[in-house]
Amino acid sequence: MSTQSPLGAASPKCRVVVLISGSGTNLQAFLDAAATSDCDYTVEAVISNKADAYGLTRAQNAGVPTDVLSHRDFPDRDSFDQAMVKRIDAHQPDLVILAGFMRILTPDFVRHYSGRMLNIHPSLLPKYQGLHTHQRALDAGDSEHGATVHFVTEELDGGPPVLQAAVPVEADDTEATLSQRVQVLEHKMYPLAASWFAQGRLKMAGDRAELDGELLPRSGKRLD
Ligand code: NHR
Ligand code: GAR
Repeated sequence: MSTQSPLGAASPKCRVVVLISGSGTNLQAFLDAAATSDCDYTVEAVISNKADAYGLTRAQNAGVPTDVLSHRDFPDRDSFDQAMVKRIDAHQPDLVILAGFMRILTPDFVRHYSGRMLNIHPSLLPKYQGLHTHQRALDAGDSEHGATVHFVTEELDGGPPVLQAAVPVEADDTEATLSQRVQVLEHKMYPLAASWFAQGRLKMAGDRAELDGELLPRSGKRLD
């Protein structure tokens, strides 16, 4: 999936499908990166489980196809996920990106994209798996907080970490100020991890991530 073959001809770029549920600031970071000529991936489609997600407007503004599939139109998680797989695979993705996607995915879905699906979780994993991470870090009196990019496995927020970055917690922080500080990092680290994948440098190797043929630390590579 490198963009340059040995003969110098352009080879196809890594095809990315992004799943969202909300405002899509991480999606915007991908759209901005993909708009530069030296980017190794293209955003082929954006799919939301919520019709009113602002990220859909961001995609449309960038000329990227959008699709909405509401989980409310399905009787259970399996049927929703099966329909999602069909819509996603229509775009023949090499990589699926969860960018603020808020539905827990079934084991069959996760296995189908094993080793080619990433999530960004707003905590320094393994701390604070699940929801309300910023408030939980504040309640615990943590001095630092952050975000982790990880491969998605059946274990919620438990797949192999790739990249981790931290910010200090300030004395007067609220959930809003802390999440904003973390998001600045998210918008840098997530497109970076995706570019490693697109360049063929990043792989899932069992319960660890591997970059350039070397196993990464169990909490991922630390971005300074
Ligand atoms: N699915 C699997 N199997 N594994 C992961 O690691 C996943 C996943 C689906 C989403 C993102 C995750 C996060 O980064 C993610 C990782 C939603 C919930 C949740 O409880 C938890 C974690 C994450 C996303 N969702 C509720 C549910 O019942 C709905 C909440 C809502 O709609 O607001 O699915 O934090
Ligand atoms: C991001 O901060 C991401 O880390 C978090 O939701 C936000 C989405 O923002 N993800 C989760 O909490 C996943 N459960 P965005 O829509 O502006 O990218």
